[in-house]
Amino acid sequence: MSAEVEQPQIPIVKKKPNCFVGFANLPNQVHRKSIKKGFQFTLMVVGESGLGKSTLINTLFNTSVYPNKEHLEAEEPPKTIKIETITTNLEENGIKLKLNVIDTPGFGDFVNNETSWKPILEEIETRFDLYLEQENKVNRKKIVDERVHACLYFIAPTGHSLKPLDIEFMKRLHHRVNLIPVIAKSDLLTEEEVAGFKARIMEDISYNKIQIYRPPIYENDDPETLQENKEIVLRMPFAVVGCDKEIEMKKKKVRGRQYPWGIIDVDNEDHCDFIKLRQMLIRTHMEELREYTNEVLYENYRSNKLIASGNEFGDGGNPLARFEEEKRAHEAKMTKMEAEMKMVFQQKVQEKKNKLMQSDADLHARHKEMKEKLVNQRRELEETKRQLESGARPGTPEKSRKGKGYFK
Ligand SMILES: Nc1nc2c(ncn2[C@@H]2O[C@H](COP(=O)(O)OP(=O)(O)O)[C@@H](O)[C@H]2O)c(=O)[nH]1
Ligand SMILES: [Mg+2]
Repeated sequence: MSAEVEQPQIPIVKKKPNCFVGFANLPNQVHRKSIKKGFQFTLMVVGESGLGKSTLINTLFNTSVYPNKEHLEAEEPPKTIKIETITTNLEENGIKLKLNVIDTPGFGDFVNNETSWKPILEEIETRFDLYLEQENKVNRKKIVDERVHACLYFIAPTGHSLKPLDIEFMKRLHHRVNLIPVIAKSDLLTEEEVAGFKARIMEDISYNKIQIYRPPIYENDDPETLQENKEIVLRMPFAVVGCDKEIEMKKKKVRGRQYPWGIIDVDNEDHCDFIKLRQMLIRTHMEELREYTNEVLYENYRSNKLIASGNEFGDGGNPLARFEEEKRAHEAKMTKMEAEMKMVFQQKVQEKKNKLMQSDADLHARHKEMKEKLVNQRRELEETKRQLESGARPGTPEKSRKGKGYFK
């Protein structure tokens, strides 16, 4: 803040080049690049079963992302909340969109739904973790972005107000995902009922400080965009009708639902808010949703996580303090190693000394032994010599030979 005050005012000069330089073409370059890369969008749908989630997804993208209900009906209802992802590659005027839809069958379908939000929050955070892991890798060329960019939350068309489960879910999730609440099957309510229901839902949302996704207002937006955004906000929460089958109306085929009193055409803005929702989600705000996910929701998650992991070192995530700590640990390790080496050296020297002393003693002993042997031998020899000298007995061969002189 203070830095901003101290900074000198730098005058900004607005100038027009004298001739066409070419940077006016920059948006086209971005356009070409993004077409080449293609687009990716991950949408999550949450709500009790039977509220028309799968039907609405099919209606939104005008394709059967979800197979027809008929052959799914036989399936057992799930005992826990399941997380199912379907990926569809769409193309429109040469623009490719890889659409991931995450369904959460089982949500709100149990006797006790207190922790229904939990596996869904975990799914969103796991996808953040996967992205964070990829960002931290040496090679970041092939980052796959599977983060959830928006969550359509289906409110049952009760006409009263939000249920505790709705409030709990939105409160737990709004910091992690762009929440877009919708009133499901709004064709089951009258126009007045829808209006009153919407008002009460918005009251509940602001009373519980729940943050739902709202299109950002930019100062330099053109009046048309501003008006469009205003209309979007006014329609929230979108009262939708889903239908993936066509019916005949005034000799024209429309996507709608037929009743004894008439037909609801989902593509008619006067009949429901389906078109407004589709416009926001696909035509005008897909990039905004992606950006907000990356720059605000993911960024908050990432920085909180890094600070928390820094705290494991007990230094509040201060890198300098951590470096000092590591240095101290390293020095302590070196000192310990040095002491150990010294000890080993001394031990070896002592062993050698002991060995030398031992062999010295051995030598001494052998020397003594040999000396004693020699002394004994000498004593024996002397004894023999004395015996020989003193024993000049008669009849010794020498004497008799001499005396008789046989060999002379
Ligand atoms: N009246 C009405 N019925 C709908 C609407 N959307 C879906 N349905 C019907 O509700 C049933 C359940 O729809 P489905 O999309 O499978 O609900 P999911 O369980 O939330 O995925 C099907 O029989 C649909 O035809 C709607 O907007 N209005
Ligand atoms: Mg479904």
